[in-house]
Amino acid sequence: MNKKPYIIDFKKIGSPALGYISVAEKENLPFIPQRIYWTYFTPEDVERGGHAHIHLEQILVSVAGKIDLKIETITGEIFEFVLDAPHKGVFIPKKSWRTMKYSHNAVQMCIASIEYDEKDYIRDYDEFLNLTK
Ligand code: T46
Repeated sequence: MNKKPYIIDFKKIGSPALGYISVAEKENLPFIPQRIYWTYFTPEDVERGGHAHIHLEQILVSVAGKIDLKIETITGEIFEFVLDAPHKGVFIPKKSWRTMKYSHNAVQMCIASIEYDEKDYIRDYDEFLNLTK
């Protein structure tokens, strides 16, 4: 069955007086992470992404700033998310085309299900569309 993108609401522990901590752990993750990376200082006129992954599943979190995320799944459904809270993440299923735009102060953390492998990328949109047929 094809999974769909969805919002993950991480625990937000704390108070306005003390500040907060959010936690990603086994009970709120759909996979055991194998890699975590983050992107930052992306100019506001740059669109990143523009690819799909064959096996990789991810959770994106905007730990600072704002991310506009668009996901096209293998079934052709389009999902749009505005990530602007550090306690919220979005699950991206495998074989989904994604694009992201950022506020300049955005820091995007990605929790990844597998190790880095350039061969896992589909960077050609027509090739992605062929998968959906
Ligand atoms: C994604 C979205 C949401 C590495 O060498 N190691 C790594 O672990 C990663 C993630 C990337 N790279 C190299 C590969 C490219 O030469 O860094 C360069 C940029 O990577 P990518 O094209 O994946 O960058 P984005 O910002 O378009 O996409 C990123 C994630 O990398 C990607 O998996 O789905 O955020």
